[in-house]
Amino acid sequence: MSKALEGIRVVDMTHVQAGPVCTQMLAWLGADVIKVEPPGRGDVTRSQLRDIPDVDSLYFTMLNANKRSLTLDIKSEPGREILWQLLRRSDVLVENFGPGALDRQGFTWERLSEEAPRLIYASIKGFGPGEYENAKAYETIAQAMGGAMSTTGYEDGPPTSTGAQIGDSGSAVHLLAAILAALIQRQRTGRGQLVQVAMQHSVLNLCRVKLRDHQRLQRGPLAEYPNKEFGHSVPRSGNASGGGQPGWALRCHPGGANDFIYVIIQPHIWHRLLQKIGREDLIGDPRWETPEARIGHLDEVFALVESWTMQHSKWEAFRELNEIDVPCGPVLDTMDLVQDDSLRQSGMVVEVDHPERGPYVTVGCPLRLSDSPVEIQRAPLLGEHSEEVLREVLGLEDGELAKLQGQRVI
Ligand code: CAO
Repeated sequence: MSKALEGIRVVDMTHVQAGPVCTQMLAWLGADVIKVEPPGRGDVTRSQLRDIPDVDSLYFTMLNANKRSLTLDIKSEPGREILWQLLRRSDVLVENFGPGALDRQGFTWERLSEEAPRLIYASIKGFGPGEYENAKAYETIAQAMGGAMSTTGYEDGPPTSTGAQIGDSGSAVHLLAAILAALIQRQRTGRGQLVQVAMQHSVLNLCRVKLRDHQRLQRGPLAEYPNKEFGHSVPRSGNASGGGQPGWALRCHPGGANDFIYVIIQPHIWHRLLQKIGREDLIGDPRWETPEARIGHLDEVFALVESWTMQHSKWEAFRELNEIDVPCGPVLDTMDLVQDDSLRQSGMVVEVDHPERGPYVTVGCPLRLSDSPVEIQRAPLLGEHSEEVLREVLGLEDGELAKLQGQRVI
């Protein structure tokens, strides 16, 4: 079956997490993603956080599926010449080096748009134009500067980073959307364009509701927050839902570190919930009856429900609350996730084979297209496709390839 992005060639000059996650999704959607890596060492993550000596790390293999790897030294003249030729024959260039890294090798947007006018040049940086534009960034820096860290955690604890990689993988998803839009626009205009995403901006976009609350706060306390006192900025609010319906993580039996279920209380399920937890006596009680009455003592409301959840495992509670249509979710730890049957069945947790590490588990593709099925393939070894790509795309022959190898350009 054909794939959505069949025929689209992507030169993938990404490293670490933010860029590779974007190009991995392009590859899943059917683009030919050629990962260009420095000869000898490749993407730095190949050797970071290794669990098996001298074997590509899970950090690398889980972010670079379905790609081809071409080693190319872009700090050499022949290497730069090959990259120019490749870019003239490609649709998209994606990179997330530190500010100015590709410019220093001559690959500026101005030159690229002249040499390859149909090329979409997609770039992730830590920051947008302005005071910080030349600063490097990692995940947690973006979380710190995009509003996530100051609003995550408990009010009596320090700012806290979240486990979800909203700075890196969050930027990747934003960039994917922008690249796809630029490809569609190119169909009309015939021109490529410069596409940029800043990690700080992506995190801020994902923290949009916190700026909503910031403005509400200027008009008075935030009633749905568990906090009793407010300053001028939105406080950390523990596990509060952050939405229009209150929620909290409630303890479950037997009381282990992740024996919790997150429960949201919608107004129209309140009576059913009271019946389920054996507190029909509160039906009609004005102190408990309406959302407005409950909002002043949400701690007591959730303690009431928790006295029931503590008698059940998180999975029992999930089943029983779902029976009465209560939105809820058990807190799943990583063991729960890798063993979850439904995630395996839906292809979100998959096992792939690797010539050096053997089978490994990876996270599948969350995008499901009925006409563009995704088959997760292992990440490439360093330079595994160098010859194949240079022959196929640039038409190089044995002698030229041998020369480039001899010069350590590939
Ligand atoms: N051949 C030869 N050299 C290559 C190459 C190739 N194929 N590919 C890359 N390089 C070189 C670049 O030319 C650059 O060299 P110079 O600095 O000498 O010009 C270098 O490798 C990469 O530089 P860098 O600044 O990107 O690398 P770093 O490790 O110092 O910084 C990071 C890493 C992530 C902080 C920085 O890349 C960055 O801020 N990126 C943008 C934001 C981002 O994506 N961050 C997310 C990272 S995931 O947490």
